[in-house]
Amino acid sequence: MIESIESLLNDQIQYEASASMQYLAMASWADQKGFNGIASFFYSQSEEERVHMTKLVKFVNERGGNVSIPSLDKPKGSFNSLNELFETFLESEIFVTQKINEIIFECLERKDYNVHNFMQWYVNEQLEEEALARTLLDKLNIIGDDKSGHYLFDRDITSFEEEGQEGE
Ligand code: OFO
Repeated sequence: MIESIESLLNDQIQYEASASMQYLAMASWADQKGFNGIASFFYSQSEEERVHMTKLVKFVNERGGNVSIPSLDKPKGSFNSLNELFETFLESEIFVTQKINEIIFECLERKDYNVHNFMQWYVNEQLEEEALARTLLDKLNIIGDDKSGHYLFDRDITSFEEEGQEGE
């Protein structure tokens, strides 16, 4: 495996793992605040990121590369508002998309079409997740500080999720 690409894939393992832990912290925060729908949304996002991480670990190993399982920084665990919670979600997804684009760039530079092909799954996944994060943040911006709006947002988050996916 080309060294620079192996190194970027290892970095990506760390980003996916960090996103998984960040979303777990967000789920736990929402759980404590009584937002059960939002908590369940982030518990499942956290699981998804773990799957993305593991998929990379397996791919690097299958290609005969070296995986180095990283240590992680402590995720942000407290938020002043639901808006801040979902801004953190969107920022995290934008960051991961940038990193995936860097891998794609390197694959094209180094003509590694195998890794390029493998990474297309991540490109599509990021499109969906960014669209979803934007949809949810738009809803929250409309709701503003309205408590009953937050109650309904928490209750209906699963249907917003479907709406976000239809919009792609
Ligand atoms: Fe791993 O899919 Fe988003 O970050």
